[in-house]
Amino acid sequence: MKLLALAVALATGSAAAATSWNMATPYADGEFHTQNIKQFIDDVNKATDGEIDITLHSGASLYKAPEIFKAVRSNQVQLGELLVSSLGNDDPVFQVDTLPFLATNYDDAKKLWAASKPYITEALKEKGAILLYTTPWPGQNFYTKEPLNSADDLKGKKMRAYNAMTSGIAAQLDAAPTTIEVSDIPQAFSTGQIDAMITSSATGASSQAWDFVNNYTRVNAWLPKNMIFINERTWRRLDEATQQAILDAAAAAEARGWEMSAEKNAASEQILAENGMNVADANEALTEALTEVGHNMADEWTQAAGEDGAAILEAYRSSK
Ligand code: PCA
Repeated sequence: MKLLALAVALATGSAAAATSWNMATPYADGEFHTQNIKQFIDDVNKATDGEIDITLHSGASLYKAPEIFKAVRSNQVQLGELLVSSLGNDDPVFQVDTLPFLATNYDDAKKLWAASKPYITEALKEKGAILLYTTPWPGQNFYTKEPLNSADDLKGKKMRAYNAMTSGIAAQLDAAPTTIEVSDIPQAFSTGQIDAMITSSATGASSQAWDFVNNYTRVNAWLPKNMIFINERTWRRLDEATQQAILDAAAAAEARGWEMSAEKNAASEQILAENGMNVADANEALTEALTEVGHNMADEWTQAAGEDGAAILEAYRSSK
């Protein structure tokens, strides 16, 4: 009996000494991406009988966005969340995720993801991280003080950028880009650092854009994705059953995240309107001018991304 009690105590002891991991995201607690991650963390914990215990550090509280990848790669935190395109300076393949006017709705975004996933998974692995899942933000739309009737209205505007591609778009529109983290948007507007931005309804609502701008113009220029990834060495050390449990939770999170994104888009646009913002579709002239910008940027990108880039675009186009 005593031996059995000891065995039980040891087993309980080992459960108490669960593997503790840390995870960093730039996005706030209330963000739907973050809520999805919390569910993923719970699922992983349950599926591994409490063995894997992940502590989430949200809102850039542990690392700011530009530091998160390095922190995961060096195993200072084991998991991270970032925009796919945030690694675009290291490898252009990551920029496919924010090419303007390539995929402007959820169906197309899914097809673009199917076409680019093998390349992005591989590029991430080369950098020392394993991709677990991705979830899209809603379509990217303009926030301006005055109604946006033509691309010329953006000339000279101080536009917020969040990656190389958004800086490039601003530059092509003769606007002046400034890179601002999502958590700093309200301050950037109130101090006059920016007077316009392109982002989702979700981010506009969570940063209370109506305090600074009155017009939300839908162009759905792209649906950028967040990727959730884990340090490669940490991953390799796991047994197969644990890896599978995490992959199953990740697959569920990905499916859930795409649904949440669409729901969040509808709800957030309603919040923008309720707070007095003028919610409108882009007119034809604006759409045409932006489509041209999109073509230019896709051409530039294809040159930078070489054969892989061409293969992704071909796979995407033939899946449409
Ligand atoms: N929100 C994030 C990325 C895209 C989005 O919709 C941001 O604005 O930084």
